[in-house]
Amino acid sequence: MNGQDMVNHFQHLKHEKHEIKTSVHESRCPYCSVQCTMNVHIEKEQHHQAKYIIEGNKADPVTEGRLCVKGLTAHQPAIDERRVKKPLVRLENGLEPIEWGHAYTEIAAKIKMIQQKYGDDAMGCYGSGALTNEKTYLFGKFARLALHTPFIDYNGRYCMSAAAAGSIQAFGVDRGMPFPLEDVPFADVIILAGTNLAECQPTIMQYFRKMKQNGGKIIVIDPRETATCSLADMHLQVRPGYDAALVNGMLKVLLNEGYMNREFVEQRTIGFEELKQHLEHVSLREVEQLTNVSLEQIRAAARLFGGASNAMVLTARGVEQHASGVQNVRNFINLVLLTGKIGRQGSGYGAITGQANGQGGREHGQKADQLPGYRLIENPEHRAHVANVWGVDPTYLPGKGVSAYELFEKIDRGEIKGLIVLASNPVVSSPNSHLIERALRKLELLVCIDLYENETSEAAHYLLPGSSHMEDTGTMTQLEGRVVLRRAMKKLPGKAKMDGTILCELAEHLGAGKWFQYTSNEEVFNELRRATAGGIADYAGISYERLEKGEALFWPCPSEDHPGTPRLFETSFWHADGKARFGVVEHQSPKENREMRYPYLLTTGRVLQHYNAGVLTRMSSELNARVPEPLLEIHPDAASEIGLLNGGYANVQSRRGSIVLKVKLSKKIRSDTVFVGFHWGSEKCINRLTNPMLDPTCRMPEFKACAVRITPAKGVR
Ligand SMILES: Nc1nc2c(c(=O)[nH]1)N[C@H]1C(S)=C(S)[C@@H](COP(=O)(O)OP(=O)(O)OC[C@H]3O[C@@H](n4cnc5c(=O)[nH]c(N)nc54)[C@H](O)[C@@H]3O)O[C@H]1N2
Ligand SMILES: Nc1nc2c(c(=O)[nH]1)N[C@H]1C(S)=C(S)[C@@H](COP(=O)(O)OP(=O)(O)OC[C@H]3O[C@@H](n4cnc5c(=O)[nH]c(N)nc54)[C@H](O)[C@@H]3O)O[C@H]1N2
Ligand code: SF4
Ligand SMILES: [Mo]
Repeated sequence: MNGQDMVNHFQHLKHEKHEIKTSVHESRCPYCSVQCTMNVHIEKEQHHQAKYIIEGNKADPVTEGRLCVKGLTAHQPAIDERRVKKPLVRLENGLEPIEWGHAYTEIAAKIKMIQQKYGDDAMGCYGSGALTNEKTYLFGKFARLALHTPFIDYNGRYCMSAAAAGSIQAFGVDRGMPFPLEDVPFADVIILAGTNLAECQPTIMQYFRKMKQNGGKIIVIDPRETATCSLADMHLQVRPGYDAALVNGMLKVLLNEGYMNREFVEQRTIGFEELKQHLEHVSLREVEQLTNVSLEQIRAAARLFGGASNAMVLTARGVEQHASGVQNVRNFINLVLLTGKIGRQGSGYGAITGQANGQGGREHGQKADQLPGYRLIENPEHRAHVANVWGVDPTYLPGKGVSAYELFEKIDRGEIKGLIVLASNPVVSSPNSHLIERALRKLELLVCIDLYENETSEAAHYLLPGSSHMEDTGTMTQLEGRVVLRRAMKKLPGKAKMDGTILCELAEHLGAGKWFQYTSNEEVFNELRRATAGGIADYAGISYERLEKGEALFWPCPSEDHPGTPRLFETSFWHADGKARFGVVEHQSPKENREMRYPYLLTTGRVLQHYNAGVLTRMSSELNARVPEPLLEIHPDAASEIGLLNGGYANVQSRRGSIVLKVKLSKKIRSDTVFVGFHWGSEKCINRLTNPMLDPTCRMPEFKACAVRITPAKGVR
């Protein structure tokens, strides 16, 4: 697994008396789903620390050299001195260094003891959309073969699961954006619903600007006037949790005013009659009241969308992270199906993936119900295919496990006794995080494989130092469904190991080594290709060699002479009959409505400068200096009612917990809603408040709406 071979070229510069060696390496940003390519310049002067300078890589066909503020500092989490560089074991005084050999022996012994005492199912695994496809694949295989447990899930459950389930129901396949970004400038109208591109995928803003230069119009649906609203011709400032109601209103207008594409609906869809009957009962007045968006705006938005020759709908977590997330997604898909705006350049529905490998992370087997290639673990044919590639009898493969939050509930109930967490910080990122903290402390074995100590490793018995984006070669599948290769460019620090190596060596100690014999990540990938061949996410034709040549390969790509598939649905959807499904979506309110005791709705999300559970970006002094703590964004009207001042502190309380936050007055948010970023832990962890009600289908929690009470925090500075 040693792939530190990505040195593009070396220059030696004579600089007065000192020699400065400069090397330039290509890498990719570890953060979001755009996966911007970057050139990392390393300047090394004798006896001085190496200096890293990052610049965009103009050869990147998606970003053309653009990077956001996080990308420009992306080396910091890889080189920071605070990285864990030795395996650590928890002893009386906290985490202490231990030799790798001893760590493996002890962990393996503990796992065997747990499994002998409580059964194989007493072990669990928790993964991440930050992992390469290779690591995702290995982790899924590790859980099923080395631990022989059904219990594996990952942080993508909190991220893409509603969009994934909605797309599978409607189209028979889930590829976040089923078309390339290149298509964006060809749209006449785009609805951006619950997506804050300007802060979350800043380097793709260019496509939308181009679309506007071409005369296109953008409708933003968001309870806040975000930076993305700088693109908006129309902003529907919906009440959090009422997107489905809003879309019902738009669908009714589209149908009543003749914007339906009858030919498309008849030839390419199923379920229109049910939708039509359902819309007859929708009252536009009621929609107006529920959403707090005016009827004029709803009509105007529907007409703009319906009248366009080409139009797109893009959603992200704002509409998806609800206990009704799947239904919300289905309704947004109804918009493109009813009007036939899908399957051609400039039209379609897409969900914007979030994590670096948000797409690949959900395709290759770390989801509870899934095997590589988007195969299903409960489907006999799918099991047989993967078992064959792995060289096991299909009956040896466990069945399906449970979703992320339910995994922690199982731990809390004492049903799972040992857990391996790879590249995630669930104590900060899970809803109702008190439960997670409590549950993890009940474990007989918690192993974290990470770059840093984090809030989750506070309960770890072992913390094993893994590999960062700069040290590990592997592929990622970015937001368009394009597979990209990222080469290692620096050595691992101290005694850290490749994440994949750790899994393989641990498997060896568990007596499962025969299934984990690889000499490189490329070899893992080649096995992944075989495991996905003939599946939905078919990578069989994608090779390191083709990626290295710069080929733009979007899955499915079933053979080495196949060009890949940038745009799906041109002639057919992926259900057996080739047709897409309408969904009948009854609007639902947030599971917790505002009431006397909890009169405000809290919604949560991101700020530009920080990333997810914050571990990496909190390491960057630049980013931390810009935004050192979470802020309670609140409208001045609400603040004056409560008695809050800008820069003062407020106590924010839900039925599950309370925290104290600094107040930021903003006229850009609805006065019944407050917004807080989720990038901080402990006393600043907003997930201590959020609602763990889960979507009945995809098990997504309700991160984006819970009822809170807000009071001035006395005596806090
Ligand atoms: N800077 C930065 N960029 C990131 C990340 C990061 O942490 N920081 N994380 C990456 C990841 S993992 C992900 S998943 C993506 C997420 O990307 P986004 O989904 O774009 O980000 P969020 O801030 O979670 O939510 C988007 C918007 O939803 C709005 N919203 C809240 N409630 C509702 C609602 O009920 N209805 C509607 N219509 N809108 C609502 C919020 O006001 C917010 O502006 O970003 C990726 N990029
Ligand atoms: N309230 C609220 N909660 C949310 C959300 C929200 O919008 N609101 N969004 C949800 C979403 S969309 C997401 S994706 C999750 C994310 O939630 P998490 O999974 O907790 O987030 P990350 O911050 O990405 O976790 C990264 C951890 O992995 C480590 N790491 C990163 N890369 C690697 C690697 O290559 N190898 C190893 N070994 N370790 C690595 C980092 O050091 C860090 O400790 O949060 C969810 N939680
Ligand atoms: S955070 Fe996303 S947009 Fe910013 S540089 Fe990294 S990959 Fe690109
Ligand atoms: Mo995410």
